[in-house]
Amino acid sequence: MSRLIVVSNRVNPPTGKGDESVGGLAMALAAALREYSGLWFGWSGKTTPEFTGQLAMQRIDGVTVATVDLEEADYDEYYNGYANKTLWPLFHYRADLTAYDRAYGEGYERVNCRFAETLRPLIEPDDMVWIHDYHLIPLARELRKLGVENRIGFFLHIPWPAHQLFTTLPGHRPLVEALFDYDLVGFQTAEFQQAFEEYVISEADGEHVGPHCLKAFGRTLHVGSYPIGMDASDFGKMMKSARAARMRDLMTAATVFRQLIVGVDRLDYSKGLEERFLGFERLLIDNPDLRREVLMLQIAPPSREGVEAYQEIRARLDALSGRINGEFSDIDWAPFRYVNKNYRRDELAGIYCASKVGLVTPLRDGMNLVCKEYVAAQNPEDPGVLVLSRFAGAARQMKEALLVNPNSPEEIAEALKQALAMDKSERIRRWRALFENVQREDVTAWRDAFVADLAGTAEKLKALAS
Ligand code: GDG
Repeated sequence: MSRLIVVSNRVNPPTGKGDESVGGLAMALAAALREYSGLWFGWSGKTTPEFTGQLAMQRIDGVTVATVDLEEADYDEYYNGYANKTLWPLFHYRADLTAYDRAYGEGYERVNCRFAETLRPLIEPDDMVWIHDYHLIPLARELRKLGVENRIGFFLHIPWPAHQLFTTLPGHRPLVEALFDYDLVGFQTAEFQQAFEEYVISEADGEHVGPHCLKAFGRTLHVGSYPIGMDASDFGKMMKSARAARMRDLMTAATVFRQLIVGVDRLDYSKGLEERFLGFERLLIDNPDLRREVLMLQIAPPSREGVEAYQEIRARLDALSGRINGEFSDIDWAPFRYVNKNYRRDELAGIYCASKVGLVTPLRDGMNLVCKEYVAAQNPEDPGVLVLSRFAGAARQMKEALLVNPNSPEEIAEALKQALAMDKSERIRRWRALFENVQREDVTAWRDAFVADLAGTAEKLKALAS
């Protein structure tokens, strides 16, 4: 079996003790690597005044981890700049928040070069290299320049935007051309894959030369969709932990005679938090009888605090949550708890379990793992209801959730009302179908499908040529 090298912007593997506070990507990658004698390469999260290219090697929970520090200017121009002020907002349909700055583009290219040069000596002839996410699109091109001929795959964790929107990006064509240095490019959903294919065909004179196989820029590329899943077996173990039980009991006791609605998201404008708060407010305005019956808990640990748009959304959410509580609280009761703090994963599992509704309403999301974790945490005999945005990639799989347009506070309020009133038999019927999907299409299935396709790309090319 070939060794697997995983590359992502940040390398922060969970310690295996349940106390991690890492994002969806890191959880998924750690689970994917554990079974391979794999190597994980990326940024340490630290900066130095000058780039040194010094590698730090460690072994963490069965995974070899190789990290490199970045220079302070890299952090501003590549990470906060091109990745999080240009590509992230644009790919999440926020052209209004997208910054175009030459220094950002240069920083992005520079860091991808530096990553390639630092990684190159670690690559052995039979290794497969799997590169992750929008920070590192040009990395295969830089590795090829250094003579790397190994199979290299790329997976995009966020949406691929519609053709018209994508072409608003200055330098859109070289970015797509760089993707043709991979052997396989994977997307979360068929919809994102189609949007990419449409661009290649109409903007780059590309053509299909076989199933899931595109030719453009004089090269051939395999594409596919691979919906990411959660680590269902690990989560199942966590559900049985004392901490999960303690948190479930605590929340159950805190909501006697009341129904708990819960949301858990990184504090990001793509997650639809403002509209969600307005949806909850609308529920309280339209249904005075429910006011003493419900409690909404929103956990939103801050992220990307160096980017202005994140500071602005945080200030708006502070004001909105204050307004809702000011308007509807009584001396012995408040409807809304808004918490900017990280909780352990096992504690989150307990909170999900104690709640009647999981409210997951991103305006755009590549997949969304929170909705899957919510389902996995439910009591099969008395499960809660999932209210899910139709614009999360997960909506393709989670059809038994109550699907809503996250831009509409009215629709969110209606769905909440329906969820709170839903009888047990319907809740069980919906939950069973959702749980079956979460277990079947888990992170292992995702990894295996992608790695098998990457391993098979050479054979597919041979078959096409004959
Ligand atoms: C990107 C894509 C795609 C959240 N708060 C806490 C906490 N979390 C954990 C959740 C979940 C993860 O973070 C968030 O994952 P998502 O998938 O919802 O969102 P992104 O971070 O934006 O992830 C996304 C994903 O990559 C994977 O491909 O699904 O579309 O945007 O696991 O539980 N974890 C802890 N404390 C918190 O307070 N411990």
